[in-house]
Amino acid sequence: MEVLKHPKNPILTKDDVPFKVNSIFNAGAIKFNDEYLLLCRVEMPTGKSAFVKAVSKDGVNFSVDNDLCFKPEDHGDFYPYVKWGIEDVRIVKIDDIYYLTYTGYSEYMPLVVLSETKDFKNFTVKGLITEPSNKDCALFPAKINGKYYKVDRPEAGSRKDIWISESPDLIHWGNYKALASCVPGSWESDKIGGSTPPVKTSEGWLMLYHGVRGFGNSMLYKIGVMLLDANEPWKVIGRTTEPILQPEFDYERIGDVGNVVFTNGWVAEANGEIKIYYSGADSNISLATTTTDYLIGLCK
Ligand code: M1P
Repeated sequence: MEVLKHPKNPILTKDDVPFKVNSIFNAGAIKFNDEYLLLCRVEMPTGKSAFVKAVSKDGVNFSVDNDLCFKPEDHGDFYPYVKWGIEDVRIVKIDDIYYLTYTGYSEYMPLVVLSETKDFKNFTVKGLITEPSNKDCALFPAKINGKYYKVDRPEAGSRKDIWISESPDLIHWGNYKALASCVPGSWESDKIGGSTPPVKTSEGWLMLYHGVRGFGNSMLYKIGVMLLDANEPWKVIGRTTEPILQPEFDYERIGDVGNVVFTNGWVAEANGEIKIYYSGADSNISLATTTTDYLIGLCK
């Protein structure tokens, strides 16, 4: 099965949010209590972003909560680092805890915050796990040889590469390695960033990422896939040469930031199907479906 965009796309727009927002997009995704749960970024009328929960029995028809569940003001001593908004959360479950990694935005520029929850009602902020400028961070959903791993996207001058690092406790990180870089002359020539948290497969860790190419004044965002070694995840086994998702339809081409498809959440089902929750033009939440086997095949 190739990657299929759902006929009901976009499955959520700002008209589905029961309170006033500028936009809803870039959702983290996970199964919780036998339901699909999206932790959606909403840009509030102030221009700052926060998270609202949406749930669904079938993964397609979602209802959005009446209120925000997590916002910059919930960050206590860390508020100065998130006071312009929290954005683009990635969710993983390790043991019985759901960990959230997301961008905190402030005058210090973007950095990565780690928080945890057990119920998606009460959230505990654990701390900052990068310095600025860094974003697009996802944890691996399990320890590998006794260590936690994360990918993120630091900025160094004009370089925007995906890096990987390890930690004994999710707070202290080190052993940094460059994992993947832009490919000159291609759809991913100007920047790349990790998209969805890696998923364990029989062939290694499967992960979506975004690749960006500048055209005139605009940046064209597409989505690719890579496969990382199961035991040494800093080794890329394979990576697509062509994007698996790209902007085609009006809901992907027209919006707050046109010509963008961006994802930070997917759900891998036990039967090998994958639901990719992605956003078009930074202005909605849409769905694409595929299988782990198809994506693995593209990487080999
Ligand atoms: O507008 C597209 C995306 O741009 C940024 O992503 P990145 O820095 O990885 O290129 C983010 O602001 C993201 O929220 C946005 O969807």
